[in-house]
Amino acid sequence: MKDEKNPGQPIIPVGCPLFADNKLPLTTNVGQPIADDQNSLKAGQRGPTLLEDYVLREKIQHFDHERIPERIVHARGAAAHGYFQLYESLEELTMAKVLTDTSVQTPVFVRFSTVAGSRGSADTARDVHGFAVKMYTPEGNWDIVGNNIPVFFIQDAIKFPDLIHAAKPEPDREIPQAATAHDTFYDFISLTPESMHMLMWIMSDRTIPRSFGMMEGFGVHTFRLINAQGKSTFVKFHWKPLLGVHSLVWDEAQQIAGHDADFHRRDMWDGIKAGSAFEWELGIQTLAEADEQKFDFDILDATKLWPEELLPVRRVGKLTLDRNPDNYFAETEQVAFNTTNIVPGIDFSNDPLLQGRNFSYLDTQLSRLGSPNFTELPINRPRCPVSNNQRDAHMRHTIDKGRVSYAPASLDGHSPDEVTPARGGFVSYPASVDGPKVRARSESFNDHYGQAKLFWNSMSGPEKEHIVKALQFELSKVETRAVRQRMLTHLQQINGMLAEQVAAALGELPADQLSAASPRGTADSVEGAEQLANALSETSASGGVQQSSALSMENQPRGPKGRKVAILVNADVDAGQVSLLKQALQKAGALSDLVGPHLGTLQGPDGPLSMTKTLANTSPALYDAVFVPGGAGIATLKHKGDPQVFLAQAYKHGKPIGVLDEAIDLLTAALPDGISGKELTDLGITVGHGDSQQAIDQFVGTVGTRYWKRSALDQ
Ligand code: HDE
Repeated sequence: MKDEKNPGQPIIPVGCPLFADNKLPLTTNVGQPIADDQNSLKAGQRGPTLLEDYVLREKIQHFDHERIPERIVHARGAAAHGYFQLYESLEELTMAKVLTDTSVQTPVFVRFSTVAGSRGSADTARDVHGFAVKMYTPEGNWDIVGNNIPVFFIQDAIKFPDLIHAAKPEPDREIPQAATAHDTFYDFISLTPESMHMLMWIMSDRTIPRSFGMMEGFGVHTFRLINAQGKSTFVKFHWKPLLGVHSLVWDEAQQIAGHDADFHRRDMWDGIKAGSAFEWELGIQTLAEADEQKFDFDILDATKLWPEELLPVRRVGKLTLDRNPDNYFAETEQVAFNTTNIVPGIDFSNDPLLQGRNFSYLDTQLSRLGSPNFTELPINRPRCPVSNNQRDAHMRHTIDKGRVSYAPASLDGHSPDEVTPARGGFVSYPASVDGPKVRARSESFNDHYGQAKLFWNSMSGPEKEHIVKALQFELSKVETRAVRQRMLTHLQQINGMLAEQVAAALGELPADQLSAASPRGTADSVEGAEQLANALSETSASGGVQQSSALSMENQPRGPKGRKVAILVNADVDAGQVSLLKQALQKAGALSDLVGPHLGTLQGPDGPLSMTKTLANTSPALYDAVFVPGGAGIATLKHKGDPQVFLAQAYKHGKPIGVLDEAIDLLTAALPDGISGKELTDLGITVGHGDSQQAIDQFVGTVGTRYWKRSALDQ
């Protein structure tokens, strides 16, 4: 018997001796109360265990079958519950209730993931991140199964198994885990020029996000919106994070993988638990049917984005994630997304990648979850009624009643019955289809470098440096020289300076590899040579857009909200300053940890302050900023070694640092030589002497920013 108000919780029968003290009894799976869960049934205290012990057998047997196959891709993930609310009705574009009724809060479940790694791999592996949204609408579930990158590696679904086989660990040695930096991946990529645009994105810091809440989401494909008059408009879906799009740096991401493999899921879990919802706005780019062929890129090609300068993103609603799952397996692991979960008012385009996905998702759930009844699992069940004549199969939950399991059927008064379109029945958009049967791609899919250039041209100086370093890192791990060289010839097509810098790290002589037309320039920085390169190269397949500000993370809103600060302390710290800082951070929506030489409690002016982390069990890589308050004996931390490393690492990764009074010594010891006092503010370093409140406010204002000006950083 279940409590209706708390589904999942059994009602405790009043007066039943089994339920004394309002506590649940331990039982077998069929409800038999268990008296001893510590010892198996034996023939004598030291004798053999009896086959009769059904309690032991049931428990071990259930355990033996606990695992299900992990997802073939996107195996590692974390999810949260929440809701979606529309700002304004889109009825001119679509009849979908979820996009026309502003009064409804549609329940949602969102799962974020990496692609290549196994379920137990590290969160901060460089990878595309999945952003899969399930909306439980009154007209059935609508899933936007997207990524945090707006384009994809391949144009046609038939190449997907090859792409994934190349990216996954190499099959003979099962190496490397959760990494694309190996021969098979670049062998495939170097032979697949259509992936060059996506390559630019995955080598950018977008693939090492700071937080799930600081990632954009993209539906990637072109879909259709259909209004009540049957008019179709092409659409791309976007999720724009209210915290802005922000990333880690590679050195930091690698360190985090060791210090806290659960970094992203912990960040979301802790954030939501602390009451800070994760929020995005739903954006749409729309294109009239008549304009389908208007651009020099094909809107059916998933390796191309629609520049926002041509087709602006209209923000139409808000997604809020504010509740952690109760059970990882039941919800996050068993949730089953499917691109064919759409509702009346939304439909597909002919994108050949989307068409293939429309087969794959149901198919994969059948093998992963083991039965077509996976839609009855609580996390997958629509919140609107389900009624049809499908029956039986493994693990059927529904107890279907009556004699009728077919249609038409007069015996049950024709219920359930078909729904006319006028009453909301789904009909596919009657797009005209005509053509010979061919295995071919449209010529309009042929440009593979134009939008790769657009992406490169749109990056800021530091972003370009990071792409160069990422390619240097990845390709230097490729053992086959011919593959490395093939990659350089592709990079040359995108940008000469990029190719040259990557070639240098691979020990390839630029003259060997780069064509005479290479726009070298004389500048020694990526940015300087860039202007020359840009002047020489026209960007195609981008509707004439040469640079798009929407593509650079530099232009994103930033601030302390959702960030985490390490406050280094010891028993001699000025606890008053610690309290002031904690309050200021809390007010700004940031979390903080007191990191001490050991665990324990400090006596603060408003009560005890807990040191929840130690210098040994945490790392500066896990924080967005570091602060050291003053205090008579705080400088003695200097002699412990670790605090200096803490500050030096934070400095190296461009993170804000703040120190007060007696802690200034500690900072001086940690910073590289030759930094003058005047430079400090520009470098994101706050030094307070006397007026601690003012310094604290200044420091909090810097949290959420990275200071790339710190020269000679090795990120
Ligand atoms: Fe997926 N993808 N995919 N994919 N995908 C899966 O479905 C597939 C693609 C994406 O959190 C699988 O349930 C094919 C693009 C996400 O549970 C599988 C093709 C995009 C998730 C599958 C693609 C995605 C998946 C594996 C090329 C961004 C995780 C487990 C034709 C728009 C969903 C599963 C979750 C998962 C197939 C390409 C996003 C095998 C065949 C493009 C976010 O069905």
